Amino acid sequence: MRSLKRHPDAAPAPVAPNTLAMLKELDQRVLWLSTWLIHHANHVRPSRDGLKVGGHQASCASATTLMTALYFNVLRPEDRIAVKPHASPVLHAIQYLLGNQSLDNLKAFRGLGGAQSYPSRTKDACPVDFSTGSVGLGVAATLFASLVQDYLRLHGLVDREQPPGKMIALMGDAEVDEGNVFESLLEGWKHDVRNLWWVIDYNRQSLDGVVNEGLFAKIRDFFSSVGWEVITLKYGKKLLKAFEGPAGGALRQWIDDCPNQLYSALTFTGGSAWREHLKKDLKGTRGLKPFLDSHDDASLCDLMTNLAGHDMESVLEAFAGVRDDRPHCFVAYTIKGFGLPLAGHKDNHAGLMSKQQMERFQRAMGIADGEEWEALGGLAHDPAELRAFLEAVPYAQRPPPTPRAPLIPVPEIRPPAGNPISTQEAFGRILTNLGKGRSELAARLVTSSPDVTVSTNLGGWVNQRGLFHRENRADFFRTEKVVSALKWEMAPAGQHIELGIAENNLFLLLAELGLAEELFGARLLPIGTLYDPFIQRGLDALNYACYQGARFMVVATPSGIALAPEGGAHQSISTPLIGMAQDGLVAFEPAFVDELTLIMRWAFEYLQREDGGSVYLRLSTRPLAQPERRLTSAQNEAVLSGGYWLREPPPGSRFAVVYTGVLAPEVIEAHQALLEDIPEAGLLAVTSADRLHEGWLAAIAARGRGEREATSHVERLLAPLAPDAALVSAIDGHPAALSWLGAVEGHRISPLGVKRFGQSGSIEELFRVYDIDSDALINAAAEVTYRRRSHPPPARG
Ligand SMILES: Cc1ncc(C[n+]2csc(CCOP(=O)(O)OP(=O)(O)O)c2C)c(N)n1
Ligand SMILES: [Mg+2]
Repeated sequence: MRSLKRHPDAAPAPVAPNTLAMLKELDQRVLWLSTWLIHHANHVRPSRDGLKVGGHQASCASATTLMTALYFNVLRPEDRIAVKPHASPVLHAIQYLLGNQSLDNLKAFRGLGGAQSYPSRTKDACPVDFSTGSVGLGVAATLFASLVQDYLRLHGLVDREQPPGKMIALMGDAEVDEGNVFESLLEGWKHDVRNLWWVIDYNRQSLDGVVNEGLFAKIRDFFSSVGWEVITLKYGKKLLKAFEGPAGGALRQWIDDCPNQLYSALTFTGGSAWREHLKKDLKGTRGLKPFLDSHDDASLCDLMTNLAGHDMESVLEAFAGVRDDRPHCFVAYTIKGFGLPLAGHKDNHAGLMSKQQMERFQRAMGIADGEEWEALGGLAHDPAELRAFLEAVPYAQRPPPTPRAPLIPVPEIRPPAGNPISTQEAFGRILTNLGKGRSELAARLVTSSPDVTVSTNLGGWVNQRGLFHRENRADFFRTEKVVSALKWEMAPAGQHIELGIAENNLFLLLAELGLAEELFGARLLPIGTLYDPFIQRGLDALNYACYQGARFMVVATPSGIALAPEGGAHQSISTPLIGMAQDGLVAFEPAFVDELTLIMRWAFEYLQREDGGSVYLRLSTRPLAQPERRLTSAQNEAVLSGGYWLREPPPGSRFAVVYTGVLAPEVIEAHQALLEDIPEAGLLAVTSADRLHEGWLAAIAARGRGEREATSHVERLLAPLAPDAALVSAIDGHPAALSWLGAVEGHRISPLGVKRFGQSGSIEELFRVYDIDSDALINAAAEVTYRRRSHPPPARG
């Protein structure tokens, strides 16, 4: 049975009439500014390249009342909000009125350095709590943020005396179609999330057209089934009043039965069309004639489109009516393009008002020429009074962001014992050892996994630190003394968040855990584990997490065809390329445990650094014999920079083998064999193709800027090789991850790797079939060493 926490201010006083009047005026100003700034970017600002700049006037107009109410009345300083992507101009107009966004940035909307097309935490100059853009992700992000808030409060990492913030999403109705929204709802139910509001801008239009009839009923059903309170805001005050008249009942029924498409079409067409339909459809209804006669076309249209989502009073009442911390879904009926000539048209998503339409709109809004950017002037209230009002709204009391806290020191981490041992097992042991210790760093670690905790080797850590849940839940296998290697109690102090199988949820949770410091003021160091191929299942959410600037470690294991008997559905191929291409994420693929240990130590700092980021470790279940060695400090550096010579070639050497990860034994064997013919052959271990590549491009760019001495780690590594040396590279993944090495110094290269789907088999069989065993390496060495240019350069002269 869930306990409901009632808010102390359970029965708020209704908004004072003057406040309501100011909110309505501000709503109109927000509508004007958001429409105007899009118009300005498209029709006023000189176009450099003849391209339409774009923007979504109709999507904005649909949301201004909801957002004005939220920002200028509802939001408390501790609340956080995700704004639907296409309402970005509304957000910027609101922040402009609050003094948080500059006029220059509004004028540069969708231009370099200006207000971003879609709200962006990292690219926008004004406060943005959650980036949005890929629909559905920002919505679910608020759910995971509420879970993170609970985690921090229950761990005593933030002040529990302070009220918790509400995590709010102002979302489009089409966002409900995104699967990740449902995935998050179910997970939220399992974790009993609180203080979460989703406000659906229910304009019944998506990008292409009008949404299905009765969507609201489905929304109500599935939200209710996972414990949400669903509140529908359908009719505005004027309509409710009209329903009281003699024809009111019939009118209400007519609206309720009206197909979404027809309602939209009539909204677009206007008063006479409404009249015609009502006359025809409600023929014979008592009181209809006087009702219709009492409205001219304009006022009839105004009445028939008086939906609650555009009615400030109704919106404020609905928000103020929330009595507890249960998750709430508000279905707010709106009209896409409300108040604009675009209103209701099914093609209005990216529609822009013409210059003539804009001129008429400007006159109707009472905006004088030259006053288009005026923030508060020209309204019924005095600008000074409006300014004072805005300065006093609770949202404006939000304290400025604090600088990043000092680095939490990384304790001594030793390579775990075991030989042979896989990188996956070593990772698990490193975490278990951290879990046994008392370090501050370990206290800040939070792990999570989408139902692969055990199979990614997190079990030892979980046994040390327990599972997180807001309520204590016994492990009946333990209480009943059934033998199991794993403790599975849940408690508020637990440090592992177990998720159901939904990789999107993992990355969205990592995103919010990794923003804990920025969103809530307390740093967490999140580690998520999953099988490497399933990164692709959650790829957009991973990209989103990085785009938001979150800091986390993702440990993806098992990987590659070295997962041999498990077969092709579980064997990843292209993930090394994802690791290289994903911004905000540094990828490593160590072969040996001493490398992994170094990388993890470094990563725990990198996650915290001002100039840091997130880290991806591609690990394996294949146990490898560990080299007996003690890496020098120069080698340590090299491991972290992306690669080091296992056998350094003498200057002028004409051949080297390069490899990444788990096929080290095959590579070492082939290298040994090749030494007989090519005694100077080098052997290069690449621990991070990503870092090598990044460094290479940075050096090229620096030299391009005139820094002639700039050089990169990979260039220094390859320096001993002769200009006409040949390379063979090998990775248990797509060969393109290493094939670029041939371009660094213009060396011929034979890149081996996996290009086709894997299948079941033994490692030996699969490495042979996929041409990454030692024989394949030796053959490749022969080919590349004797390779002739297939296209000789044209003869000169
Ligand atoms: C993942 C993703 N797919 C496609 C799009 C392109 N897209 C932008 S808006 C939109 C429909 C939005 O409709 P809705 O959420 O109802 O917003 P509104 O009607 O308020 O504009 C689509 C498909 C996107 N932004 N993200
Ligand atoms: Mg919509």
